[in-house]
Amino acid sequence: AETTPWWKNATIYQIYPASFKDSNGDGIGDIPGILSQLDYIQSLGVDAIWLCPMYDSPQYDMGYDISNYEEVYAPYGTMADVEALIAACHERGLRILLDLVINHTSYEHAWFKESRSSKANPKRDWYIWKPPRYDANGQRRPPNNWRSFFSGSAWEWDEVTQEYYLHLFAVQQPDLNWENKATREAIYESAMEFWLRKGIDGFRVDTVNMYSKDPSFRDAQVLDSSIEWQAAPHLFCNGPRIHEYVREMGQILHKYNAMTVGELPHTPQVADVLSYVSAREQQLSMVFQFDIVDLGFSRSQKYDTVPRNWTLPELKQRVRSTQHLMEGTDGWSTAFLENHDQARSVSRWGCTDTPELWARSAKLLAMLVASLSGTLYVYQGQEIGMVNAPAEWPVSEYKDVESINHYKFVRESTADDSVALERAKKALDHLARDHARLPMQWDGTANGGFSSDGAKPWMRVHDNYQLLNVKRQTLDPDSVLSFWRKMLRVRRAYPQVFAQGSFVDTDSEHGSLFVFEKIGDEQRLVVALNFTAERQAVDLETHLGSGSHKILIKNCEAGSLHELQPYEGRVYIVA
Ligand code: TEU
Ligand code: CA
Repeated sequence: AETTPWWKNATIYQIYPASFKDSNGDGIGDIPGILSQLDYIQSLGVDAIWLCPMYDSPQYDMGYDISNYEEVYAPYGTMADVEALIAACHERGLRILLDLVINHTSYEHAWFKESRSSKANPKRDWYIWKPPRYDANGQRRPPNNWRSFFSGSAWEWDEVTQEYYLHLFAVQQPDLNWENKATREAIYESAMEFWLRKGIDGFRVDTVNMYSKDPSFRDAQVLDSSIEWQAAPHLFCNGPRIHEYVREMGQILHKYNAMTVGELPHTPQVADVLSYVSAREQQLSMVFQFDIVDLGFSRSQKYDTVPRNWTLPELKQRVRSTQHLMEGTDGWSTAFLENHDQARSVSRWGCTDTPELWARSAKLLAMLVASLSGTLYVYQGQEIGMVNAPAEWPVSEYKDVESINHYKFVRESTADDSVALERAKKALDHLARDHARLPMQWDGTANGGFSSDGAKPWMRVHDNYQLLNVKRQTLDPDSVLSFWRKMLRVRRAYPQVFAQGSFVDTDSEHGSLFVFEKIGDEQRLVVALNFTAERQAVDLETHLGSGSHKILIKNCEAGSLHELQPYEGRVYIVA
């Protein structure tokens, strides 16, 4: 008989090492800090942890710029600490995934140092080097108009060898040249097998669809003529050789029985997603689709946006398309609302106007995401309803390269125009990656218990830590944390409907209520969620039908089948 792999019904807890728990008072979270909280992590009822990069790195992009795949970033701990963490997880029956960042390395990686040293170096071709173009005035220009994810041109000029190198992300993150077989083999050995041999259970694969670029390196279409550099994802995502590469990786992973969750931005078509996760392809176990978290971003520019620039019908449509990927196919996917690149979900999709609505809407979002099919991911702090950094904080509190570069770009391109800068700050307050990177709030003591008293955390601790923290919520049976624990227990008890059921939306155009069903072989769920701060009329009687039903979880005392309270949510099971 076919056995379900462990990861299908699993919930995976994502840890951002710098911001989880600082064990030695230097203000930076670390591996011993994670080890000290394994009881807590396990108490949530999760099956595995995913650790964001903890490799050696100059930290221009928080460790997504790796200078040595086979060393641990010293402030996080030692190799022995990581080995101890792997062993401690396994002793408890928890699995552990590491982050695999192989589209690019740090510019301080030994490979890049060699590559940039001369055109004749044997590793020259390990990165993507191109000669300049010249404009009508004889001015040197980059090889094309591609924009980097972190603002500006995606090309950097190198004085020594008089060529440009490609960097889709920061200047300090040169893209590897996957066309070169020796490069691929070195990546597989150093970044993958080195860690697989240590017994990890799999990888979260960073930017997995960007290894193969359009070989023409042609200019991207001009979407916004006011900006010099254009978004070009269609020219470097899902390129012509991508499946050859991912299949090659899959063969190695297969030897170790390792699972993978690949990051799949800029891939809205279900057929394209399926080409990575269809079981018979043996490429990736599952992917992170961006349909939901990218809702409201403009095509040319993430921060060209205003708060609450989404509607419930749009959100439902994104949920539906990701859920349908798994129906009637042999593909698998994920359910998530947060990660280290996203603003806090309760600030984005819920309501933080009052403490009551904050708690209720955080629970509502828990019911939404934990009722969806696919492997469930919970990001540290989500389980206590952590919120975005206060808008009153000055822009200098933003530390992320994406935020800093965007603000700088606006400042320089508008000559310090205060209206433009205010708009840029608002966009950051709403969507910056920094919000997810504030220190974890453990208790009401100094630094929220993240770091010892007197230490200076690398990012400022949220002002609300005395009210919003793990310790306080552990003692309160009605807290967001207690709710998440119950939610995960319920999900685990009925995998056929929660993790594997088919998703049926019921009134996709309704602008206030999200009522959907999950159909399993013997049972079905009815999930009713009110996404507004007003009471809403509903007809649950019709949805529940004549079979026997009971409430599995709810965030409000009321029980009318005809009305939902502000941000009320309920999950029924119907036999
Ligand atoms: O992110 C890759 C990615 O696709 C980006 O578009 C990301 O969604 C964007 O930064 C959001 O604004 C991954 C990592 O998760 C991210 O932290 C890294 O900065 C990036 O790769 C480069 O390694
Ligand atoms: Ca530390």
